[in-house]
Amino acid sequence: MTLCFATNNQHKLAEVRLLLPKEISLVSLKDLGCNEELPEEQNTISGNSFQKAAYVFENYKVSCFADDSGLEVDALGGMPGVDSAHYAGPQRSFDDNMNLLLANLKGARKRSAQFKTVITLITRTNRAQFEGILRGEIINEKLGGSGFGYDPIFLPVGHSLTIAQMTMAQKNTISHRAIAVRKLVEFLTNNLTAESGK
Ligand code: ITT
Repeated sequence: MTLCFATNNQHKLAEVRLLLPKEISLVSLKDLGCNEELPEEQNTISGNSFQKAAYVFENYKVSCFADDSGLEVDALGGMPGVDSAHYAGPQRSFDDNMNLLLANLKGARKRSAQFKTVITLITRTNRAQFEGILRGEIINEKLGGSGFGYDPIFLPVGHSLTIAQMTMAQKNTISHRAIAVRKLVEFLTNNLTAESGK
């Protein structure tokens, strides 16, 4: 089946491409001729995930899925959470966001956090959400040059490398996004016959 991944984030697109079986052919927003920003006006990650998928389904009439993700820091009551992309301001700078988070956690001993992804799938016959969570902690400095967003300051539980020190393939064995994508793939595999040709 053909599915559009409703994202303007090229890092997410690259990660997810590696996780999908060949039976699912992925179409990007660019392939659809969609160059606009997707609406994200809700105050929850799952709400924004649904809003992005619904926008593409309604305006482009294609089966699609969207990913909304965020970093939830326990000592900050779950912040930046749904505001992760623009935590330090509308410039949406990964570096500014990490600097602000490190400043807000300065001296904090409790540094536990989690990445959360909610994927929303919308087709003519199905609407479903899939969640993935990765627990870890925020370290005091930025380490590593791969990945994106908050990856350089996030040390997953049970690992000695930040996500930005891992290859994309390594990130895909543990990440919040990969967990949600695997649930999506399992759902699609179980429903593939019903969905094919739509
Ligand atoms: P789309 O809405 O077009 O998919 P986006 O970059 O705006 O792209 P989100 O709203 O889901 O996507 O992202 C929120 C922010 O959370 C993102 O800008 C990063 O700073 C952070 N983030 C999301 N996934 C991440 C990951 O796997 N690793 C590190 N940071 C991540």
